[in-house]
Amino acid sequence: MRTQVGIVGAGPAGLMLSHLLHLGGVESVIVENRSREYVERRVRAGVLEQGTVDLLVATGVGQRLKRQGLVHHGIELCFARRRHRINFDELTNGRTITIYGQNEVVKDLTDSRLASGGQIFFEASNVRVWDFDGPRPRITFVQGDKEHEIVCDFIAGCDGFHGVCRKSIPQGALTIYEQTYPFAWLGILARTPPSANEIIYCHHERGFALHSMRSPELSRLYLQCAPDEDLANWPDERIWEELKARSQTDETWELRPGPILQKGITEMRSFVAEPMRYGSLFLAGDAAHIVPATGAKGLNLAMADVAVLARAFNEYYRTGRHDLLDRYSEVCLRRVWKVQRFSWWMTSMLHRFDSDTAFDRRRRLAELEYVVSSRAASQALAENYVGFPFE
Ligand code: RFL
Ligand code: PHB
Repeated sequence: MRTQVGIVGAGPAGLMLSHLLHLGGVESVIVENRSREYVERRVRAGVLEQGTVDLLVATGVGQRLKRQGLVHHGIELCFARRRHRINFDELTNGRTITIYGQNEVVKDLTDSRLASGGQIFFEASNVRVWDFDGPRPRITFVQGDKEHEIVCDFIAGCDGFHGVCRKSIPQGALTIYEQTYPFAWLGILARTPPSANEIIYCHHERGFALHSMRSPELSRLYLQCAPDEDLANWPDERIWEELKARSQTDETWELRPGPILQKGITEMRSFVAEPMRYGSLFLAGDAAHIVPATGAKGLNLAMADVAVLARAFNEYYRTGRHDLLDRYSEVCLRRVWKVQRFSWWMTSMLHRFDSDTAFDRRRRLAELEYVVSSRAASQALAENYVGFPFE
């Protein structure tokens, strides 16, 4: 089989890239190692920046998002038994964020690709990428008991942090920047109405907690936990008790416990591989970089990457010019590093570190106090949170 761009991974990055290429008249084929049901049910991110929403709407895959997405005009920070609102309307000239599950974005994009004749191979095993140091790279895989080969002009590695593409690049060709954190998040999805109208980030001496949602009936909540935490130690009652303890304030406010539908542990990591290209293999999304989830940026960064990559491919096929492809990594990395800094900063400010001295703890509270009391500091948080315009 032959195509113009072979895409590994049917997550948000791979699907959106394929969609944008299709709109530009460029052919692509996607190879995904999981089943369609699995990918569409995987609960992950939930916060879409304005730029991500605008891109989905402008390219015709935003109808359900417009109907079901929850538009938020601010977030809250909770510490020292008080909640403080960061007002995006006032601080960012009316920019907003939208709560809409990543799996819903994936469903909408998958439906759209398949409806316009796009080809996605699900449940592909033994996926390998070959010859990407030359002009005719190949992807091979097995589906069922059949071996497949896709010959392409380019490969897009959109296969996430644990995928094969980045790992196939020769050692030494990439520079890796990495930081791990001494904690993880225990995340739950619960059938209960959100306890507040907006997302609440809680800093507490027992550890960080986050209140988010997916719909008026579904809450998404997280607790800071040990990186090697055993879920068996967290029966439902303990989770609700801990959430309550970490979000307690002096005002009356009720946490509404309900049936827990899903539980999982998410590691916290900062990671960048540079450059985001090797020969005719381009890395996008989590395959190239990871941010800790405290800034709600991973999905948005993946979307920003593929917006740049699709424009570069479309330009190449329309005019034969490859200067946009040559600048892909440099253009993306400018945004990537801004977002790395913001995600690291939010993570450092809001979590409890076991290594903290008494000085560190007071300094962290002073920083939170500064962020909520200075317009300049709130605005710095707000403009990063709603996201910078897509290039
Ligand atoms: P994905 O979504 O990991 O998709 C990669 C796809 O590639 C497939 N794959 C392979 N396919 C073929 N062959 C192989 N060898 C393969 N190996 C893997 C995988 O099955 C998968 O389908 O990467 P992509 O597209 O770059 O998207 C990135 C986002 O998924 C990620 O950054 C976000 O989920 C991060 N994130 C958040 N981002 C936000 O912008 N806002 C948020 O609110 C937010 N919250 C979160 C998050 C991530 C979380 N977890 C679980 C990591 C909250 C959590 C808890
Ligand atoms: C979520 O709703 O899953 C969510 C919200 C904010 C974050 C991370 C995750 O920072």
